Amino acid sequence: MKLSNTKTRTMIGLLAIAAALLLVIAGCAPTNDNSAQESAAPGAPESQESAPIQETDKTPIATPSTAGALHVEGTQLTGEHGEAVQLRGVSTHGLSWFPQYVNPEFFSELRTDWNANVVRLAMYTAESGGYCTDGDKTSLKQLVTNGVNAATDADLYAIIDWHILSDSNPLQHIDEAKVFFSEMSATFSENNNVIYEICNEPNGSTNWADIKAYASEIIPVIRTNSPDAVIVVGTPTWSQDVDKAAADPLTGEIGENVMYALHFYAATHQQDLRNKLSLAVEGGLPVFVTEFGICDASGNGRIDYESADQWVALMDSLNVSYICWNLSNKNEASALFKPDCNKTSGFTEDDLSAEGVWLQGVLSGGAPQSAQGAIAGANATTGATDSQQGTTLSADSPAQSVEASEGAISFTANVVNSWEADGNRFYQYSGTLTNNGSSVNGWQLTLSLGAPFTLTDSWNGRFSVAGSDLQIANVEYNAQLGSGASASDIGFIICT
Ligand code: IDC
Repeated sequence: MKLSNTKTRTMIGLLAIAAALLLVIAGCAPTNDNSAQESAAPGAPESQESAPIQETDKTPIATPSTAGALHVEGTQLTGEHGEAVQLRGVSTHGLSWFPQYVNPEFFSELRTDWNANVVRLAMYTAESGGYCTDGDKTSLKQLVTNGVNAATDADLYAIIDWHILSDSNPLQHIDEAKVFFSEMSATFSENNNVIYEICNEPNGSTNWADIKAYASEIIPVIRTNSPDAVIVVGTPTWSQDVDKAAADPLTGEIGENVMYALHFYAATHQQDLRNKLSLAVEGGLPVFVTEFGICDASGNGRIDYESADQWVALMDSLNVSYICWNLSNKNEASALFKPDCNKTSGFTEDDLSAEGVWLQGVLSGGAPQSAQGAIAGANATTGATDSQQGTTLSADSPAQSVEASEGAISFTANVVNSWEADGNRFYQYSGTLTNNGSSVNGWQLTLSLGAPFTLTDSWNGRFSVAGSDLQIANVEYNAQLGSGASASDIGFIICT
């Protein structure tokens, strides 16, 4: 490893001061009471493993065992004792694409550690392996059934989502939908925790009249077996046009216990759509945000924390329920797990993508947080563990630019963001790795930051901390680098 950063070397002189400070300051101080207790607890883990995700807000939330069967009163989802209920949780990706996350251990952790009270089971109807195209109907129904059963055992509400997308008009597969919902509502007629979402995102030329026609046929099918279940109806334009539904909602018996879906992706959908949500709810429409992401509408791209926080603040203020897309380790911004994380339960903060870290902060905190606060908060327990090992503290700022090389591989990273949270200073680095030699399949190098620090987040690499060094190795998708090729957006956040 070659270090061409002289500024960081000067920081070594500060180590003595840092060591003294270590006795009195708990590193990147935990941001909540729980983690504060953890950092002080005897026998805290000595390893550099990221801490398990811990529920931090102990305010009781509504679950099937406390709120029972839900119903809709006015615009509000309501528990069996008449109390207002807000559901917050996660959606699977396509069940047939990522079935591994439907397992009892993980669903139980969603309830107890993530502080979620709902999981949405997304079953694509037309995309590859879709229920109405080339998918195996029996095994897809089994996946949905397993998901509902795991949710029931975990004391979570479950949404069965008929995930239309490329089949833009729900009328297209209405016959299959009738059979599916008839079977599902019969299977779960005794459950108090199942919600039916009958068409994910109508789009294209599908208008509200088409959706009403579809809903008017599907809702009675469900009601035959599960007369009191809450049913969510999608709205035109990928479930954005709640104004159309508000102007002409379902009426009579069919309109009872019905909610209308609004979906958003925070980097694409901004104030205009937030206004639509407010107006619809203020106008009396019960709205459920059954899917959202904090990146752009492709499910990938830039994360817009500011917009995401505004959405959360608005939904919380209206007591609107919301569900985040998606449970997968796919290499896309809306996946909640990092691409190199192959776990299916027992996740730690290190396993979470940026959206995952943000969501965990929102769910555990109970209140909207700024992006930076969320990052710091979600990683608080990691910081606590690391600080016990002494890998922490420098009063000085780390270098704006750091470089390292190993053989023909070179890496340069710059600070792209820094902020203060709970008395600690956080620095976000983003770097590019270049292969100046012949093709390689796998790489690693060591970056010296000159003084101990705490690693609070990282992406597009495997990272480990050794004293004041940060070791970075490839992940599967950036292992192979041809001659002259580079891998970008290898990033990490440290706290001093
Ligand atoms: C996306 C997935 C992506 C998958 C694609 C299939 O994230 O991995 O390849 O579907 O077409 C929606 C949809 C949801 C989309 C998501 C992101 O409900 O299925 O998932 N999105 O594009 N509506 C708006 C965004």
